[in-house]
Parts: sequence; C-alpha cells; structure tokens
Amino acid sequence: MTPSQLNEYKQNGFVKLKEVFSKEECDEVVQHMEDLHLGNKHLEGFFQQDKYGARTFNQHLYDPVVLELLIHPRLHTSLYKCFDDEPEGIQSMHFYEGSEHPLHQDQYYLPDCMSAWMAMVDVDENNGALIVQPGSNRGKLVTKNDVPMVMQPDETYEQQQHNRYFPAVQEVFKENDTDLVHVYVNAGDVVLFDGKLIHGGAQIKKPGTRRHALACHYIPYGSENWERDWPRFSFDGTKRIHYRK
Ligand SMILES: O=C(O)CCC(=O)C(=O)O
Repeated sequence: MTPSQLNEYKQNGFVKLKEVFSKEECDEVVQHMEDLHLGNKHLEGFFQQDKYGARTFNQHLYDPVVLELLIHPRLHTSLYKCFDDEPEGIQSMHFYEGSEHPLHQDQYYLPDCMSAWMAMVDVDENNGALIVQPGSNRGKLVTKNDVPMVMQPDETYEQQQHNRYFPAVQEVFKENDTDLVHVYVNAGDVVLFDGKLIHGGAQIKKPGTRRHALACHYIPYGSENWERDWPRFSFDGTKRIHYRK
C-alpha cells in the first residue's frame, strides 16, 4: 500500500488494492465454496445463512481455507498501516451472492473494526457491488448507545435493525450530504474499508448471479473495546480470547 493509498483510505474511508490474489487462487476458493454448497465436500460446522444473501458466518473458525485468507500475509502490511497497530482477525463472512444490505457501519456491530473485502469474482452492477459513502468515516458513528441493540417484546433482531438502526444510519447519511459510490472490482482485488464508513450492498440487477466475496473484519491488537468471546487471530497464526466482560 503506497502512502497515497493510505491517504485515500484515511480521507475516503476505503481503498481498492488491485490483484492481491491471482485468478487461479480466486477460482480455487470459488470451487471450494461451491463444493461445500453442493455437498460435494463435507466440512464439520459448515452452515449457510440466507440473511442478506446466501452467506456463511465465521467460517474461519472451522475451515482452514478461510482462516488462511483471514490472516493472509499479503494483507498484513496494509492492515497494519491503516490501524498503526497489529491487526487481529475477528470475523468473516463469505457471500455467495450480493447482499443488498441496507446502509450500515460495521463498528456498530464490531467496535474499532475495519474490513478487508476480498472479491473472488468480478463484481459489477449485475451481481451486486458494495456501495459506500466516501468520507463518512470522518462523520458520526451510530453506536449501541445511540440505538441499543435491544429488542422490544415480540420484535426480532431483523425488526430492531429495520425499525431503529437502519433509519438512524440514514439520518447520518443525509447529514453527511454526499453521494453513494458503487465499488466495482475484479476477482482478486481487495477493498479495505474503515468500520465507520457508511456502506451496504447495491441493488442486484441480475438476481441469482453468483458474487463470491469474503468480508473479513479486524480490530487493532490494542483494542480493549471488544465484547465477544470469539478468538482474535494474529497474522502469525496464534489466537487469543481477549474481551471486555
Ligand atoms: O458484501 C456486501 O454486499 C456487503 C458487505 C457488508 O456490508 C459488510 O461486509 O459489512
């Protein structure tokens, strides 16, 4: 990552890193994910959700293929520069399809985090790109103090999100008063983005089209603002459980 890319990340809240993975490496990941999906390969713990597109959650906890990508050495220096601290991998989501996820900020869910979003296929308007509001990383962050992650009686988590969280982000989006940008990338490119960046999944023009992308989330080693008992993975392969009780 060049100094000007780091500056772009700090100003806009995101930056594209081109060709981090080769086409062959991406094809292998796609094949692996499709084999799991079709049942051609068995992996203990494999489970696909349908919330915001077909996807898996924290697959790195049971799949060495995903763990290797989460803490891939080609990502380390860039993540280190963004945080100015050692990055620790804490969460992963593999998307088989675009998500059409409403605008949100990842630090609402994962305080102090940033993301490395790895495209395993070309991503365009047909299969559902990322949409981002450049510069919103320097604006307000909606936190759980603003919108408690508490469900009313008979309310689901999804309803809490739609009733209170997403509207709160929309307010900040309007206050920021800048346009959304679609982030089109090629297989092997990685988008680094700040956990305060307002972003979501664009509308999918060709529903049913595959859009393999792995979204990995990181927090700085020094973060004491971590509330979950999930392991924090260092890039040397070690892990620790360290969270605020
Ligand atoms: O991949 C997408 O469509 C959305 C990803 C996203 O919102 C995230 O990683 O937080």
